[in-house]
Amino acid sequence: MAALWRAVALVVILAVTATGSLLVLASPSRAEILSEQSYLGKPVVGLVIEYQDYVSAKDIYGNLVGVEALGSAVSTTADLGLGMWSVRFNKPLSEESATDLAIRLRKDPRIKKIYLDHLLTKPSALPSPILSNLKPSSAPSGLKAADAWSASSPLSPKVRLTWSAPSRLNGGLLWGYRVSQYDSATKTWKVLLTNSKSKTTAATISKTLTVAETSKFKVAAVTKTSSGKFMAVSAYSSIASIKVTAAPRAPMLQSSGQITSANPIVSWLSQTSFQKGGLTTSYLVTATATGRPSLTCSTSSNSCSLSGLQAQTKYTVVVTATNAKGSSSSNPVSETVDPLYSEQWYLTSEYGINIEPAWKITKGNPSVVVAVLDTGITAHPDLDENVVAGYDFILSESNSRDFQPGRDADPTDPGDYSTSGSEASSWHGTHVAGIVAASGNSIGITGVAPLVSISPIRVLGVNGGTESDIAAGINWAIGVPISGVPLNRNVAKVINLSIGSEVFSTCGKSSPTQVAIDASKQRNITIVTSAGNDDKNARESYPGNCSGNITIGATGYFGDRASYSNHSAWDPRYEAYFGVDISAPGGDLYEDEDLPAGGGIISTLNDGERTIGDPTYASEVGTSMASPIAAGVLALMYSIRPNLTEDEAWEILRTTAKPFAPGSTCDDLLATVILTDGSEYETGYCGAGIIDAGAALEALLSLN
Ligand SMILES: [Ca+2]
Ligand SMILES: [Ca+2]
Ligand SMILES: [Ca+2]
Repeated sequence: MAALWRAVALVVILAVTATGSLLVLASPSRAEILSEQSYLGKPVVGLVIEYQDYVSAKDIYGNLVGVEALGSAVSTTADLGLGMWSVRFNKPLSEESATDLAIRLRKDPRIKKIYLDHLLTKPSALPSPILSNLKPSSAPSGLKAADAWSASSPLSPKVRLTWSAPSRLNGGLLWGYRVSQYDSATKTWKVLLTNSKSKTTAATISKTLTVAETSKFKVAAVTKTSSGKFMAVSAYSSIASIKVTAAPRAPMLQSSGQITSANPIVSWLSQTSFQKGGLTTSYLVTATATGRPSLTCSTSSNSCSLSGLQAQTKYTVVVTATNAKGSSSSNPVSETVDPLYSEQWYLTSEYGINIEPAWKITKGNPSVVVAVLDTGITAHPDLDENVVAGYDFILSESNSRDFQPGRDADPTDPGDYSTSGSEASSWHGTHVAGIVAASGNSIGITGVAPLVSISPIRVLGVNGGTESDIAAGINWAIGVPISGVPLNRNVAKVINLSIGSEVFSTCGKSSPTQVAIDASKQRNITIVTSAGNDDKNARESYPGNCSGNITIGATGYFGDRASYSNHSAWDPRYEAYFGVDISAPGGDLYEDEDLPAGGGIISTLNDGERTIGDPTYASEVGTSMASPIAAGVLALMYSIRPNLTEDEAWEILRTTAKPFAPGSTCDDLLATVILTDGSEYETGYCGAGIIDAGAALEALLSLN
């Protein structure tokens, strides 16, 4: 029951915060207008509207109900899921002007709540091409799609498109090509590449292909005037289609991977045609035991029987699926150590997370998806095979810088460098993703859960992120239907939010983020959040201060709070510290110590200063690095116990945490609180302790 404590304590705290800072304008018959006091003076980018339960949000013309009252102030509207709708203004407004608009809407009896939507940081405009009446060229012709699959990344289907240049340019200069793909889920064409900015009449497509399904493409030509001031897009070419195939996915054993002579039948989950790579697939079971010859059986079904097993012997079994394009095995193929493993102190050192006993139990299951809500992702040989489809939820084009209008299916991080200052691109999402699930593949590093899947969901752009984009991203990750966006086929078990904002300092109970987190918890999906890097009270940092998520503080190499990490604050009502739930290594920089990775957290990165360069590795520090370590451990837990409830997962994580360094601040300020049901709960300045993956997985195994 102690797990309740996290929720109860946070709810109490938020209620107190709410009376102090939540701005609520309400009267019995009118919609509530909600904002947070701490946003006063910050630009408002739009409104989030919730309708009365009996009202359909769209009218017969497809327009959002009641929004016409806002006149020309609105540029775009979008579904956030869970009955919430985003209405964006043409330009950010002051809190006062936005409230005036909200008051206009408030008179509409169909509307229940209106929430003012903010941007994390100040927006700045980016130049974008201007459309003119330049006459478009003729359409490209002769489009062909050919299989470009390569044995070097056997699970990834690839298609090479080729076509011929337009025959008439009609006064423009050829600038590049636009490539679109048919999306069978929404029955619409989606632009994959707005402008190739190249005269090359070919393109390679990989990310948006679904194995065992037919993909359709069409191409248009983009021309510009000689000054480059105006552009035009031609009609599309004829359609080319192709059914893509790849090597099979790893089969999932139904047993623990160990058998004896008493149970010689080995079975695994029947694979879908997607998992079979779209091709005829056969399976080979290999059973090995120390000092014995290995035994095998093969089948095209999903079980086979081994003969010749010795009594009193445990055999480790691996099932390998093979089709014409390659093989994948059920367990880690090898125990080889990745070359940078020795730099990953956070996995194995005294105050690391004790990963090796956990990996003896599981390195993760590919069906467990960790959604990383961040700046997007870049291609990386240590990540690519574990990345499944994500989405880009950044509505604002100036914030997105991806030249893919509005929300789109490509979460590639184009770089978040600032055009005004000297700030380089962070590639933050790529670093976070590698901590969770970099492959155990003999190159680079190994992620905490090297066999789970990452779904990159892009919510942070050039200028930061809006609360409504973050809420929409969470809702999509947990499988909530959102109009205009295909339903997520890779519903997350764990969501990582390595986000901390000084601008957002509260998370009210009706805020879009809190509504999304509540829905996640109901579905037993765990949300982990970074506590923030401001060396202050973690309850002042959004979204860590929402309720029902697990807030992760950062520790350094020596097992104490990292100098920058936000921390718990004293709560006199309970005589204990609350705010940070638990800690994980986030690294700290020690000038005089010769530590692995300089005492930081090494992970995947890109070396581009501004735009995408080459894949690389780098050491970084922050609660942004601690949070994905927690996400990885939770993903390992869900890999062997997919039906674990969210509360049970937290309870295991908390009760198996390892102690902080003796005599450290984190250790000194621990206190035991007795709950109303008599159970005890120990927590403190840095939460319950440092996450211990080995202890958590062993505790899980001992459950039924
Ligand atoms: Ca976009
Ligand atoms: Ca995009
Ligand atoms: Ca690796």
